[in-house]
Amino acid sequence: MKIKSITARPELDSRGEWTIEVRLKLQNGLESVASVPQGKSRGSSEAVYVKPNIAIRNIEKIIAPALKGLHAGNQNFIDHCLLKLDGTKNKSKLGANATLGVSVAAAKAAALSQNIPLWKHIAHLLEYKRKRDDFPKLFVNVINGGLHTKNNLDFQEYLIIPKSKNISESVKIALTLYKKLGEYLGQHFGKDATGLGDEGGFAPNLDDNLEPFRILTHVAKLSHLENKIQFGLDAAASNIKKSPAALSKLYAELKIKYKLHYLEDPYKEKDFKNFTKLNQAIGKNTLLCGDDLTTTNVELMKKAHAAKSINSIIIKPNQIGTLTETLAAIEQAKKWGWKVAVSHRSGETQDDFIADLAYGSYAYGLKLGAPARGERVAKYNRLLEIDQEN
Ligand code: 2PG
Ligand code: MG
Repeated sequence: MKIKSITARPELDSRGEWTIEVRLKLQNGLESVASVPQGKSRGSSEAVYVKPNIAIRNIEKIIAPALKGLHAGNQNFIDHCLLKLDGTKNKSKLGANATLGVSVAAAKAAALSQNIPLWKHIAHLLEYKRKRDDFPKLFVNVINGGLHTKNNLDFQEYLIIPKSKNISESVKIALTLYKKLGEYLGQHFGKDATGLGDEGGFAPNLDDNLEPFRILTHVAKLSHLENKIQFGLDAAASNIKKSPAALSKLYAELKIKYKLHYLEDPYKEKDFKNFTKLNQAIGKNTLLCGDDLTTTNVELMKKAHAAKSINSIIIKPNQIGTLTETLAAIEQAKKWGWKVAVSHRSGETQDDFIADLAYGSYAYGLKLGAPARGERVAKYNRLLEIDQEN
């Protein structure tokens, strides 16, 4: 299982932006491939991405010679070598895209060598012994706004969360609602309303920021799914001009009228104070989640924990740049009793790694976009495949 070579090449993501694909070959003849996603509404504390050509050069000229001969199964050691080679606090020397691609490729190669599914290798890295008998909940982004479209909705992601731990049932619920929503938007708001945003959800222009939930409630009833789904919202409020007071008013309405189950980034990324206030007010039965607030970074998570700002967290491997640090963030969140949602990025590739990560780390949820468009569907399909492997 020793590393023989690591190479990388440019690849396009789902927005038509350049990203990288890493190929790692082992001395035993096996090889793995990992692609790196890219966010658009990024937190300012995320690890640094370097340009694809620089990431490729760093991988081939700096990382590959240093990692050659190492055991791919020793994830901890590999990731610590990456941290040492980089030597900065935020991966600004090598690039978090370069380090993550290599880190994930090593995990994939290790799973292949042991002839076990990737999720199982991840569970082993976390020393989980218990067999998982449920699936992460799906956080399905069916209406897109904010930076992910050019429509007039300020909020970035209107999510439905099927209330099922069975993956086929969850996918069917998501699909039924998504299709019915498309029909409904087309009939009542015209064809223009059925265009898609970056994550495959519809991107209509609507009267106000809460109208999507009025529509979703109605469509859920039409589909007889009103008792089978919960609602969630990623406000991505760092990109919204409204005041915290105006936002709070909207959240109060959402909570009462639509029993919001999940609320991500309700205020700007450094506004721990308003997060804390809201957590006190609604945190008992709503998941108040940090994304840009915490950026999969244990130091920021500690700050949020001390301030009691959140009770759940988004985990994005590319916000931090190695698998080991990602797993450490997951473990830390769980120790505090936070619910963990693993997440895709708005610029994705066909790589389905996050499905294995969510399942193998026993995450509460997986945020994966709408059940349409190849780069989103890849993750749904991988979950369905994991169900068969189990
Ligand atoms: C988010 C993400 C993913 P982006 O804000 O949660 O849905 O968006 O990848 O653009 O940061
Ligand atoms: Mg977010």
